[in-house]
Amino acid sequence: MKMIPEAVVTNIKGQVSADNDELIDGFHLVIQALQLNDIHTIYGVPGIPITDLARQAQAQGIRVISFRHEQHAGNAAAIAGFLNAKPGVCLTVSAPGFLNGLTALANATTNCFPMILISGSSEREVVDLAQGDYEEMDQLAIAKPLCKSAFRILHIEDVGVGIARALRAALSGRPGGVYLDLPGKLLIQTMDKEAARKSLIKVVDPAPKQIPDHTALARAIHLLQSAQRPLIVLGKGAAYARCDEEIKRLIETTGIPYLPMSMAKGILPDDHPQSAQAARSYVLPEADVVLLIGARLNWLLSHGKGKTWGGSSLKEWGGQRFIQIDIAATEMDSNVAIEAPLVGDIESCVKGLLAHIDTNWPTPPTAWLNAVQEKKNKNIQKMADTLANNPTPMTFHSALRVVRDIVKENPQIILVNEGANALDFTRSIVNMYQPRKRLDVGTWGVMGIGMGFSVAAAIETGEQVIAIEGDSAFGFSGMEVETICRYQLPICVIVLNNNGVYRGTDVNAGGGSDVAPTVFVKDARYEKLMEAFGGVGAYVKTPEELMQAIQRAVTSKAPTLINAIIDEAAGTESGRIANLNPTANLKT
Ligand code: ADP
Ligand code: TPW
Repeated sequence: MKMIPEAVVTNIKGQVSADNDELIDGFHLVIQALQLNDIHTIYGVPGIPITDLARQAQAQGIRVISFRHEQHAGNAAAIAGFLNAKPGVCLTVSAPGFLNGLTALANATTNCFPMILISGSSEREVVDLAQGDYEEMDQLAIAKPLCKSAFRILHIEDVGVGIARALRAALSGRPGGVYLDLPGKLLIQTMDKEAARKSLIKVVDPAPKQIPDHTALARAIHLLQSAQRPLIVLGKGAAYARCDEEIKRLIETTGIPYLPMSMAKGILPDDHPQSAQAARSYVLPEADVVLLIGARLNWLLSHGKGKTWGGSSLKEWGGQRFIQIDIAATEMDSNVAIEAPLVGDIESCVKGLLAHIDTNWPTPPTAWLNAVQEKKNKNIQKMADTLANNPTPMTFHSALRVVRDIVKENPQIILVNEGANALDFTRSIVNMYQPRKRLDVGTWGVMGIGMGFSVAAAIETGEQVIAIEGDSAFGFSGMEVETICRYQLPICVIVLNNNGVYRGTDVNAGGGSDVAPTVFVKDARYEKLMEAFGGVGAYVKTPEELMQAIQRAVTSKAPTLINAIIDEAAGTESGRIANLNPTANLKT
């Protein structure tokens, strides 16, 4: 290892290059290691000490998408990981940039999205003696508890191994976030080019299949066969696993009703006759055997117990028997007993089940199927009645009816969604018809994913993106509309504007002159933000105007922000999760 000579460092103003005949520097070697492993896009924010890494990456043919804030670059990398089943990469500066990226890294880990956060850092010697470097921080130690694995590369000879370890850690087993620490001094080290080439590793089979055990498969089949009221729950792990055909075959051959979690919508089209979405609150407590495929029994499924599952008290379990397919063995029994754990990758597990299931598999009892259908019909009719209304001002329902129709006509559209009411209503009103087209707040219900997810969805797929945003939710990443305009992305942001968090009608309980903590500026003109950067803005008050504005956006593919004015009294506190509010719990 050598330190790069001064003359080489400064050959172009601010641009490092030791890519001469004999030597290669850390900048170029990191880029080569990424390219060797098919990383062709980096999301990030430049600054010391990684500006030149971004510049050189671009010079070497990597697409570098520069954001206005690291959290959104990190969210973009995370969702790119979900969309491609390959780690998305986010690049940040040290300390504050690193910390800004950390929320996205932790969120990726929580959601099982593969991503790598690469941050530049100060030198170990200075950090360890706390000597007060520019943006000094012990980043590795801070990242460790928030992600799946964290690594630091100190020597240029280890770049190949470091990148390989980061990729494997992100992808193998349960996917997640990985932190990779690159001290500034590493990037300017040099080594012999040929030796460097040989030191790189092309990762072979980074997400190896995990074949389920025969006994486990037989146990699962036995339990499924015994069911009188079976139910299949599909989670985002099932969407991530990309075995859509096998999952469809399992569902259609067994005839079992299924319930998709929000990001699993579209693995089978939401209008599939076996979808039990519209009968959710009926099938969960009534099912006797539940097959979970890539879905955790966390809060989103009421931990598998309590009222949702038919238990008479919050502590009681409704009596369902569970089969769970998951790549993480430790997920089993996390909330309730899993009688038939099926540990392995979803594709292998579903194929394993299918090997036992042929066309002679008995369809579930008619009484069960009829009961589910009856509930569905009733709820679908109820929703249709609500959606048929045309109130003034517009409501979530009348606005989302328009989005529902647009997505039905254009099923390839990717829908990004955040907010509270804006989230819950979109999930239940807008059907999805293709897998991995709905991207949302995920396991944490985190606000701020909107623009980062939208940018990556457009960049990675080239498809039209529609982001349905609560006005509060949009504010978390709103400045990235400049990024959307800069890269001219086919993104149509729809802000469902009800003047506040949940709604705009709360009053200051103390009677003072400040507005309530949930209330924003009335009649804010969000569309002007998009116009400020050359995109298209629209201000709409009726479903007809909304329809026209979306159609214009979809036809032109121009960056568009539609400010859709919603009745400010329309939302409810916390949307559908009001029961999680401590005060709401006190009342019950
Ligand atoms: P949802 O929020 O949609 O219910 P979760 O994020 O709770 O979904 O669950 C996803 C689960 O899928 C995680 O437990 C994860 O370990 C699992 N998973 C992800 N990819 C795979 C895969 N390829 N094979 C098996 N399990 C997977
Ligand atoms: C990082 C808490 C949950 S939902 C929400 C907040 C602030 C916004 C709801 O208002 P919005 O939607 O977007 O206008 P709508 O349709 O109900 O009017 N900080 C983070 N994550 C979360 N979840 C919150 C705060 C929250």
